[in-house]
Amino acid sequence: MVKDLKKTRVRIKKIFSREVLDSRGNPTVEVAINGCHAVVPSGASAGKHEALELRDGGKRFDGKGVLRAVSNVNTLIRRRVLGKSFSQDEFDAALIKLDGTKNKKRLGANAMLGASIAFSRAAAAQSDAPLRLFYASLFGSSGTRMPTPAANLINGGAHAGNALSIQEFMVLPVRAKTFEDATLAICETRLALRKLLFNKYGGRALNVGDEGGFAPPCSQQEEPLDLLVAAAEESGWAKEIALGIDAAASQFYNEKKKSYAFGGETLSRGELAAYYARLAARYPLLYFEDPFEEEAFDDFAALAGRLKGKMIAGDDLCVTNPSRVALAVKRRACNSVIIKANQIGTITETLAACKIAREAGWKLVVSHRSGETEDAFIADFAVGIDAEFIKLGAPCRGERTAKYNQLLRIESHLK
Ligand code: 2PG
Ligand code: MG
Repeated sequence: MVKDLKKTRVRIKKIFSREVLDSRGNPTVEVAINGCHAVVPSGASAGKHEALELRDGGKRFDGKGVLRAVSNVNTLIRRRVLGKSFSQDEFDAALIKLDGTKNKKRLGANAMLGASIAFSRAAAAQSDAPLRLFYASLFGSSGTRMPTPAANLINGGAHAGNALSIQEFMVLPVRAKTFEDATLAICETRLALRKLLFNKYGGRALNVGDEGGFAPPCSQQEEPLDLLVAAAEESGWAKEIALGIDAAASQFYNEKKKSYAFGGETLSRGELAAYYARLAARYPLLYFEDPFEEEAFDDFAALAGRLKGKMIAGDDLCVTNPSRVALAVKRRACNSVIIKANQIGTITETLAACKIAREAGWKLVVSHRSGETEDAFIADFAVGIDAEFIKLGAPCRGERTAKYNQLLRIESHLK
């Protein structure tokens, strides 16, 4: 059924960018190509090796304006591409060449990614094909496999104002048969969690963090895991659900002291590894993301060796950069990788990173950012490349439910 969409060439008749808002109320870049739109997300716990997100600085929007990135699309990129025809890889190559820097600091990765995704949508629309099949064609995948959602139900770290060092406490309905069932498992577990939190702490525990998960005032670092286990049991989904964490450990790493400031204590890398091993023995944890800081390839590798059968995922470690992913593969640092297109800035490079990880037998975890928008690109992308997992936050707040809803739509089309 898939025509060879890969060869689709799009003539750029119109390209326009404007400044719009993300879920934190910060400005972000929107790009439209031939009437097809894309809006770029933004991270809070961004890795230092990510491509540069161009912000204006100064007083306006507290320095977070993106008018320079927008203007780069409307002038430099526009001049280069208007009236010409491209395939996706030619288009991205033109952007990369025009930028000419290592970390995309001239055009801005936000400007480039907006253009790159808008191009994909224009290409799919021109062939009258769903976006996921356009990506399937670029990647050589089926584009028909639903990913398992990793739902961040309790927020800590840089995404919440509580005392939790670990940034994300997730449920992964790995044994649910369909995405619809997985969504039901997540929603019912969340409702059970809501009751548990209310009974324990009252209404103040029902405030949500950046990714729509609750941000309760827990004082014990493991308390969220106990709460998730209890909620899964309460809702009747415990058998289908595994747990996961994103420590985002660069956020609590002290570079000078080479130690981790974790929950009021100072832990060495060895102590932190032992802590994860204790958690793995005590809870139904499957997934460990960024357990150590973003240069700690050896510590990642040692943990992957120690926690057999668990997923060890690199996010800030790999930053969706093909050469960082290749390095992580070489050093056997992980067995799973986080994929966030805005960490690298173009679709072509994102696919290259996915390819390296897939060839190494790693699991692909396509991910949202903590600052999101109603753009559900990651849903189409994840199905397009047959990703095993997708990180999409809690099913709460429109920018998160946009992804659940698009995946529900895709699954019903597939049926
Ligand atoms: C992460 C992400 C998304 P942020 O660390 O994995 O959950 O957070 O977008 O703030 O980097
Ligand atoms: Mg992460």
